[in-house]
Amino acid sequence: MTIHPKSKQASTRADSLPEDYIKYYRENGFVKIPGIISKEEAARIGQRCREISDAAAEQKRSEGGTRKIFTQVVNNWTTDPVVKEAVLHPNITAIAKKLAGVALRLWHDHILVKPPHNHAPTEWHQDQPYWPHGNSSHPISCWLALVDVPADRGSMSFIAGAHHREDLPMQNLGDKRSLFSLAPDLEYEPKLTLPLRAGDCTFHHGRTPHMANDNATDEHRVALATIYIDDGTTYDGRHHIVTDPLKLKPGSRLEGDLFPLV
Ligand SMILES: O=C(O)CCC(=O)C(=O)O
Repeated sequence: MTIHPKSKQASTRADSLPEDYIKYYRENGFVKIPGIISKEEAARIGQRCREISDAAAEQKRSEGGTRKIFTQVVNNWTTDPVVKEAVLHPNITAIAKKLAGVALRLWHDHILVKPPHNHAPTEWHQDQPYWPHGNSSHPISCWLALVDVPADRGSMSFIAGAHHREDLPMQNLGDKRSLFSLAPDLEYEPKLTLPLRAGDCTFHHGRTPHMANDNATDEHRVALATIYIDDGTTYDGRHHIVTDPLKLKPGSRLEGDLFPLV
């Protein structure tokens, strides 16, 4: 693993994105971008994401269910203007395209909130096997911190250089041994934990194995993850919450209003 680029700047703009960030992302499959949005934007978007997440958690509780790892609410950009602002934020989408190096469409967003002292890490997994996609070589997720996320509040860790692994079946993000029982060699690869300030993000490739710590602090961990996919990605016919209502034919391209070019 090459040394992660270090910025002296508190904010990062797409038009002056240093080349070493792009090189690092392509070599390792992830990179941290300091200050991709402002602290003020993070506070405003974070408050809205908390409201949406709290309402979803309350609804789940009233139905007798709980989610220990995180409360997850999918595709908020279609219903909420504040989340939409973040998902289509020009600085975020421009940096995503520079890192991926191809034209991208939106796949979906999800708000991911870990409550205080949840005692449940998000275990090692790749994202791509969860998605019903064909023809997808450069999927990229932006994991945006909307509060400060030190290591003990549920920050993300990544395995360097493993984004070329296309051979693995779906891994269980609730099972500590799932990834390593399928790919024992990855247990011995270097891993990097990236704590973030509110307004920072990490980008990771859809096949980069990653995990997030449990939240051992008294504050909620509030993150908004948005996934962008290659223009030309097709639907492979498998079950997924985003595509199920659309009744797409296997082989059809993901395009149109729900999957806009960014
Ligand atoms: O936020 C988390 O706990 C995990 C996030 C994750 O796995 C992702 O964004 O792909």
